[in-house]
Amino acid sequence: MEITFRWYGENDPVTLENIKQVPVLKGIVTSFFDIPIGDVIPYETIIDRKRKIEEHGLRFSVLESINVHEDIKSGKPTRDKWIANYCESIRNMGKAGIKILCYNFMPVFDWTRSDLNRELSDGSHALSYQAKELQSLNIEKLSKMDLPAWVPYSFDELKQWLALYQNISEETIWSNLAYFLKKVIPVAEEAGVVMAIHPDDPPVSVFGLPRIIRSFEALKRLTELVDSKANGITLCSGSLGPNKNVDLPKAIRYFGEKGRIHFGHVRNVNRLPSGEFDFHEAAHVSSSGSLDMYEIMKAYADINFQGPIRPDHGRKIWGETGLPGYGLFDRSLGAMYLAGLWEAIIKK
Ligand code: DNO
Repeated sequence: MEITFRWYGENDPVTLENIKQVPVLKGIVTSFFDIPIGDVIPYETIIDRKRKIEEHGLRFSVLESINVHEDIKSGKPTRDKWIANYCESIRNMGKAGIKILCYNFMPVFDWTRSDLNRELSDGSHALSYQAKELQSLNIEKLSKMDLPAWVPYSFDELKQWLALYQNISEETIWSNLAYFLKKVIPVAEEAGVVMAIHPDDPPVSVFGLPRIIRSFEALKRLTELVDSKANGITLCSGSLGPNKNVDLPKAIRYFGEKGRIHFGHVRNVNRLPSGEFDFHEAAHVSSSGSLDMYEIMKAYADINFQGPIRPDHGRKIWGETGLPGYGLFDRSLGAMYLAGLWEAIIKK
């Protein structure tokens, strides 16, 4: 297992110098969100980033992510052009030696929260999701929320996309995902790249949008759309965690034994009684939330997982400001905790 850390590039308030000082971190997970969605990510751009990371003694482990154009997800006739660009980006990353691509197929919004500043009992602040609270947010407010990785749609674009998806069923999204994968997986195979879909976060429809990757069964169906190792998963404990029907250690063993987990996001959530999928994010340790992090890491050890994992969102602690969920301090605590669990498990 390689413990990695997400870094948003030059504009990230967290620097590579900071990351390098967390002893267990060896790999970097990064992206190119300044390139407009749908455009090809040039080879030179990837190589430049790789060089910069390596200058700090770290490794460019995962590209998370290349956002999928809305025309592809919604199945517009123009999708082929965007898929061709996507394939070109995959070829470029393969050529640059970057082997893992994390992506998602969530319409319009990537991960979604209703509160970015929920105060916890210890005075720290965390992100949270409560269905009722989200309903009370109007689209204008939401368009300003701007979580890291969101496509920066304008208010008008958001309104248009939301309207368009009202007539698109979950089954249509499944067939659009199959269409996409049938084109990109052969290219990924040839480029030596594996694709790793990120589950929908939270694992429930938001604003009536058709979201499909939110359960064990959905992940199984995904892996069956194209029977290739290159068609894999980012197993995100925090995204699936609010769905209490997902047995995370079982899912890790099931998909791990099939060689389909290429990347792990390992974080804890605290399920809330206010609604079926409501939760607030928690510190990584088991005692802070609803998930048994030891069992999760044990499952990774049982499948002899050699790939990258990363601590995921952190709380805001010690007065830190910065990108929601992506500060330095709490994620570093998370990384150290996961490394400790791992060392203890594999030395047994
Ligand atoms: C949120 C992240 C997601 C993830 C994308 C992958 O913190 O886990 O934004 O990167 O869904 O495409």
